[in-house]
Amino acid sequence: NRPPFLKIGISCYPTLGGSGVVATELGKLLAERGHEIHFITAGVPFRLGKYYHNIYYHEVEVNQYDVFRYPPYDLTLASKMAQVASREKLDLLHVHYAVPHAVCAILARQMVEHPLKVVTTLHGTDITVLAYDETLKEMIRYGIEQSDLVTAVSDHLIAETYEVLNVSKDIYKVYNFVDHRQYERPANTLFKQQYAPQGEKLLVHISNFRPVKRVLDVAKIFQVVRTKIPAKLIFIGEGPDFTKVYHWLREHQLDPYVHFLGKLDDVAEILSQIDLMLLPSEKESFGLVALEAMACGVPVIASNAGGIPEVVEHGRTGLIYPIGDIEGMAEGAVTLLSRPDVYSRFSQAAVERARTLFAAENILEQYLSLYRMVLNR
Ligand code: GMT
Repeated sequence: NRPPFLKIGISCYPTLGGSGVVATELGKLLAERGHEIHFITAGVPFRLGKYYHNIYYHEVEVNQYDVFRYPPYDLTLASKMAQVASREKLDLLHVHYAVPHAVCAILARQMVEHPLKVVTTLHGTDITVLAYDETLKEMIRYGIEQSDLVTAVSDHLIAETYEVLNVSKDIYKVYNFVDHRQYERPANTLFKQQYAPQGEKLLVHISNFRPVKRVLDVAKIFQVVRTKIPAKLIFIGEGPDFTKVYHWLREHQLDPYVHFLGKLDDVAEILSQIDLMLLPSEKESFGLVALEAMACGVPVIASNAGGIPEVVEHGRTGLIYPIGDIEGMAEGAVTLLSRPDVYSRFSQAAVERARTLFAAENILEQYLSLYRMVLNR
């Protein structure tokens, strides 16, 4: 006879990034339904926003003792998880990423005296990058096998997890989601007026500029598009390949048509004034930014990496090409941008797909039924 409302601890990376967005938005939705949520993170999750009476934030403060050569974030996190779980009698910890968060939660579970379940969501790089590292592989496998329940954000990620780690655990697919209340197209056109005063088409790329995002491909696609259509390119985010792409654009005299907006925590208002998203990634377990774009009626030109084809429906909500096919992606972009009838069909289908298959209410129900399943075991 469990009370109807659950007490849930959530750990994620609180900085900009899809996994932090998903973890935070899920916490907010659960709180709206009356559940008690405890974020246990190294900083306030950036999407938390306003005050909620049933959301608590517990900061993981890593002390710099001389005796430690490296600050022990993982141990401090595990210890904080155990403290919060015991004090608040948490039912479960929902952690995002197998390393370190699942491993910390497993340690915390051993430290507390009441039954505490560990639900782990795999987001991508813990499998697609770290699991190939022999020094981490066993630890990631342990984090997965010892979790009480594991989810992953796409079928592709599940398949890759089984292939790389050979785990025996059932892994449940739960797609990422968008809360349509945040992505409704506002009437505002200020952004468009400022960046496309002559009615140019606006293309956007949003990422952390890591090499897997292939930002140089974005610039090269844009170069071809501009030879056919007046267009501007907006970059949102920052990261290691920023300088490379910046210099390439200058060398090719494209810099007057490109704007770097840096890191932004809320992109819905901008996305709703954008014409096309470019996502030519080499690895992408889901591609939350593509879903955010679709929710704003923005079709996506993307690569066929990882889980992207599960999000972007080729020929209906966007166009998908092999990784590195710059010519193909540019041609697809030009077709969509120069054919208003086709564009409007794609745009409507994008909104519809985002609001059905990836609707927040549906995904929330999926997580809640998995929580109940694991708690009733
Ligand atoms: O894309 C990144 O490098 C950031 C990373 C994160 O931690 O947010 O993104 C991963 O998780 C997102 C949320 O599930 C997915 O939408 C991204 O596709 C995934 N990134 C990669 O697989 C490279």
